[in-house]
Amino acid sequence: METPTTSREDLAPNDLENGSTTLLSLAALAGEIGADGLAEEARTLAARVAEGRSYVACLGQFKRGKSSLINTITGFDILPVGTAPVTSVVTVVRHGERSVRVRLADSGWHTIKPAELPAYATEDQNPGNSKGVRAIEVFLPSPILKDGMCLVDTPGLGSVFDANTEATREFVPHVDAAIIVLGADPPITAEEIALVEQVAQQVEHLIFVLNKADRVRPDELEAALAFTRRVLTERLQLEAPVIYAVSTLRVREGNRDGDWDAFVHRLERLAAESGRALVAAALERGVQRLKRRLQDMLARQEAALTQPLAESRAHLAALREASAAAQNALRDMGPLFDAELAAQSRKFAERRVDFLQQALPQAQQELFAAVDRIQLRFGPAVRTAAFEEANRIARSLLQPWLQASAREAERAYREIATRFTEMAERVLERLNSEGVWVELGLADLSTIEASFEGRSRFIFTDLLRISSPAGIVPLLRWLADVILPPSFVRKSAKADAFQFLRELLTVNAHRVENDLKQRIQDNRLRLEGRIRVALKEILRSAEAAIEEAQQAQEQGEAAVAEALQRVRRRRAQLARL
Ligand SMILES: Nc1nc2c(ncn2[C@@H]2O[C@H](COP(=O)(O)OP(=O)(O)OP(=O)(O)O)[C@@H](O)[C@H]2O)c(=O)[nH]1
Ligand SMILES: [Mg+2]
Repeated sequence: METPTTSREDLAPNDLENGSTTLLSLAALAGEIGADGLAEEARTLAARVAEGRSYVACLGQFKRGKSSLINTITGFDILPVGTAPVTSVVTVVRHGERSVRVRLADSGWHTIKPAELPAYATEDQNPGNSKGVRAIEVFLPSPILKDGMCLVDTPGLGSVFDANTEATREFVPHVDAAIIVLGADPPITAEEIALVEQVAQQVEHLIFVLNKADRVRPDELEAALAFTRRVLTERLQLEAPVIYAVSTLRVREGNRDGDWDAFVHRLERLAAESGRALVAAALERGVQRLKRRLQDMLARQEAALTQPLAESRAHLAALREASAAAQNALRDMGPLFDAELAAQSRKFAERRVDFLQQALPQAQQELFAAVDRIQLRFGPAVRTAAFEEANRIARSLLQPWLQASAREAERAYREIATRFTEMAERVLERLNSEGVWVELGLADLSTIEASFEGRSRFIFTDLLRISSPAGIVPLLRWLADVILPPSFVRKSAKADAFQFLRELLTVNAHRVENDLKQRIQDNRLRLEGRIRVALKEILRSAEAAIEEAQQAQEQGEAAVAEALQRVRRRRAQLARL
């Protein structure tokens, strides 16, 4: 992630200005065809590009301390924080005189008092954003924001409030860089991994923070950091990810220990060195996204206008029905998919049982022989050495098997991914096959397979450690080891070390099934979500297209010809942008 960034000087100032103009043209076009949401999105992005504002979003599970982190970075206690899930609306924190404004669905921007922010931004006072707040901007005279970097507070994932997770997911396309706020307990959740995976596909800068470091002992913190690093490396193929361990609580008490200064320095560098590059990337992504959606809408409008009225009506009904059927099929796919997954899990469970049946007797034999060779006389030292042997033997038996398992799991994963992708594609094809002429326009889903594959792969070769009981021998045991005859101690050490070895083998052998299952579930949830969103959008724009075509057709042939000409002119115009 620490790749060199484009510096401000590398980008001609004109690039951003031209981009801004393109966005305004897209906004005008979207406005003309009644796509108000798209028009708004284009205008917002144009303003942000023109002013060189980049969005660095704080993302993570609920209660990680995202809002607290932004308050601490900026030095203003303005974003609501609390012990229950709090943030319910995406909030952009940008440079300016201290003030707050909110944009409501139907009445534009309103300036509000900072003290009124909780009434708009919190789950408590605006549950599931029932007030229909479209945007919140908080202006602060904080030096870190002065180069155009905006810190974006997002609702936490994974709470009982689904609407909050949804709001954050919808914001992802607008993220230019991300601060992933993690914790020690649990260090990272499946949902966070899925989110990081998604964000990593579009942004270069991911900054990982482990917050609330004050809440755990140093050894627990180290364990959480090591675990998180391993997960990020294995599942997301990030190389040596830097994780800043911080405590906003302690910083606020005046104690800037841990990695706080290093973290803030990294943010300052991001703001100073790559602010403009981030904006340029946002512009590029935004233009592509908006163009694609407008193209789809115009294609649907043209198709609707070239059909006879009765056919259009029939098609609209068919589309609604097919879409409902697709939703049902998606739901019905669940059990099929679960069965598939269960079958694979069974295969891997059998593999594990086979391995253990073979490995355990061999392990026992090797261990006992090794303990017999131990030259030490002092009882406790014999015990420690026996446990070390157990570790070594577990490693030597597990490494080759885990390596082979990684390959097998990868193959099984591909198999299930392909099956699932086929099922998903069939669901989508149904929309076409049932006489629905509407262009599917699933540009975003054309790479279903790629999206299912994600970036992760299996690497099991790292041994999952279990703390060895040799290190925490109870006093009585230790005394017994000192006092009892060496042959007796050796026998007891053998039995305990074998117990430990068995546990090491069993726990590690289980990882294969568990990881396979988890990775598949994550990707399935993500893909299903994308299909549902796409279906909703297609249906909405097709309905609008058909409604408009109906109106033109009711007015007569001349009106239809005129409308058709208009649509074609717009398609040509869009192609030139
Ligand atoms: N001990 C400790 N508590 C913290 C720290 N940072 C935040 N908290 C507390 O954790 C709770 C949650 O903090 P928020 O900032 O509201 O968390 P959030 O991630 O924004 O939560 P949502 O908006 O619900 O997603 C609050 O009670 C904070 O006071 C920290 O470093 N140490
Ligand atoms: Mg919050």
